Amino acid sequence: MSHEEFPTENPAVVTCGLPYANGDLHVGHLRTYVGGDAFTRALRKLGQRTAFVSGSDMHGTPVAVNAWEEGVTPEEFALRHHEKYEETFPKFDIEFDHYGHTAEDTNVELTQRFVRELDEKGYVYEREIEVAWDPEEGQALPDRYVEGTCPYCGEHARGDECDEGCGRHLEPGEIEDPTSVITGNPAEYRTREHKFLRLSEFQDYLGEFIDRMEGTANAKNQPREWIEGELQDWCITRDMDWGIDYPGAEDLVLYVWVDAPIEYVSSTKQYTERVGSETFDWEQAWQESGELVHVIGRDIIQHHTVFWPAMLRGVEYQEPRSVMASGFVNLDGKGFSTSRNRAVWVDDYLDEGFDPDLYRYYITTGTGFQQDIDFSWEKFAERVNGELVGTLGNFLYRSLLFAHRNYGGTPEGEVSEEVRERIEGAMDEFREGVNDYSVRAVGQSAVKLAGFGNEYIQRHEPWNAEDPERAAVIRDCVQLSKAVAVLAEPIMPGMAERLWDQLDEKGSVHETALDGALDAPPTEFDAPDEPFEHIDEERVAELNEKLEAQIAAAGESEATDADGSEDARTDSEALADERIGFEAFQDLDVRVGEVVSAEGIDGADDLARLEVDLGLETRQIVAGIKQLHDLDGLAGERVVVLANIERTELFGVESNGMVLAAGDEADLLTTHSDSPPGTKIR
Ligand code: B3M
Ligand code: ZN
Repeated sequence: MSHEEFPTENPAVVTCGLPYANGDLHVGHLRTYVGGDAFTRALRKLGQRTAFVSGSDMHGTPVAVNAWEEGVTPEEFALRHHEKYEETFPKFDIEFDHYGHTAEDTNVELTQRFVRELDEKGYVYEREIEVAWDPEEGQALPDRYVEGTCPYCGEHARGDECDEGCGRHLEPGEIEDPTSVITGNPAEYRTREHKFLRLSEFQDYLGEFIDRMEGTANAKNQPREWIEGELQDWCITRDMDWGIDYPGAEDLVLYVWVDAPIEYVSSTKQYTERVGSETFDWEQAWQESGELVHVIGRDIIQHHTVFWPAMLRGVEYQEPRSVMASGFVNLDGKGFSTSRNRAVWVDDYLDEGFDPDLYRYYITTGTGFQQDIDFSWEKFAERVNGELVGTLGNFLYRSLLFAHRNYGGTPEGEVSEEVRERIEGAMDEFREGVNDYSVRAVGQSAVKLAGFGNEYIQRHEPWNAEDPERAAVIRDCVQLSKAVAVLAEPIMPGMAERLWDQLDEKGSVHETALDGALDAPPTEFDAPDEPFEHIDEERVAELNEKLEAQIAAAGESEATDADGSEDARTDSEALADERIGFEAFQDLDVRVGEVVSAEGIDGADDLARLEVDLGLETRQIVAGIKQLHDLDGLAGERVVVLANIERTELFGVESNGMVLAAGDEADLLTTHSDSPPGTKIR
């Protein structure tokens, strides 16, 4: 591992969090997989040797409980879902080099090897603990077999995870007032012997590791609280049949979070076994000098920045270079809900005939990777029609049609200085996007270039010009089109491939390096097709009707979801009943502000100190956004400030105003146009 810029000489491994093999996939689930795939493709464009791996997570109670509800064995249940996932990902051009599963021999063997080594090195010990027990069934109730109350925040929680509240991992026995999900009875406790990993031994190491680790700001900031606090040892065994046996203690299986990340390694190993170690050497990547990048959902940051790096360190493997943790996807402002059928299912999206590229574009470029993003058919249509049809498609179609009709392809001559520089600028944005772990910036480099192309055509009006001036402009436009194909490939591989063929380019756009954006395009090509189709209002109305009917048919079920957590993602406080007069509103002095600087406050987990320009003066404001935003990127952002709130002091820092933000994610309010700092909001 190095922290040189990408590309490096080392082999990289990009992994995606393993989906539990326990239910159907909806479009929200695809966010991290599309993100991982796009990031991998972008790395390869820079010339970085990269393996892209994942697999299905077959073990643990998330699978066992759902299989039990369906009355089938966990193995049969998990394999069925695994096969479905394996065939679904490629339909969205999510092309893993290896997609395995955690119950395969490779993973069972490697997991046991890891655990034996950790044990031999003294990192594992045995301790008696109280575990939840169902007296009626006479069985232990690990993890999702119980529900109860989170001891940290008081919210309703599942056995091993506070999924509706603070998001913490819960150790066996920690959950309060547990009830059995099998019988609904209050659980009792039994004393059992379990194995623990001495996490506390890794405390100093983890503190240094997190300072080095790259990725999204949430993944770098959130774990500090855990790492800097007291690190509890981690129970790595469960009383269950379904799972990988603890070597030498066959009545215990390993906790699913032990064997799941090891599948990242197993999957890479299986890739090497297929292609040979000259092409990709899994041992080099994992044990000597790999750039390991984990792409995950933000609910599993702790597992990837605390438990997993400790395990890797214990067996002397490489540490993760970076963790990219995505925000959640909502549907029409509320969480997806599997049990209420409130979801756009992946199969339904494809059956509607939508190109996977449209969703890939929507989900990667709509917000920063760590922010939550909303999906609705309206918003989807709006962005497809505006950005893809209006900007990208329009530019490509009119350029290539003009070129074909007038010149049968690319006019002779060299690309102009201005256009060459603009393409080089887009290539720089692309490279920086990769090094900032921003798939959004990667995607925007292509669309912004097409936007420039439209402006360039308007400015030069080739239809009014005479040759050779006209030829020169069209020559530039064909070059821009080719550059768009190369730059957009990570985000929209299907569109890029069609455009490549359209230009009659040889070879594959997927294997073309970024620099290929500046190579001369072929001299002859056919008339183009429009790359994207407009989605009209009636279609959107139909899609919404279908979605509503689907939700209504599922009824008002109160059941929890397969993965239980989705509905908790939205802030669904009831609207206030009590009305206020306009005068009361006028008492609020709300202003447009511009962030001048932002920095974390030492010792405070959440707080940041901002300098905000309010036009007439610059104020110091303390805001609870430290873990939720990339503070370095905030300068220059417009925000909305309540200027006449009482002064207060937080952590010894005076706060003179309040920055307004929405929801648990502290989504910062901003302005739609360019009202200058100090403008009053009324
Ligand atoms: N199977 C799914 C989740 O909790 C879980 C990920 C494992 S990644 C090693 O999102
Ligand atoms: Zn909690």
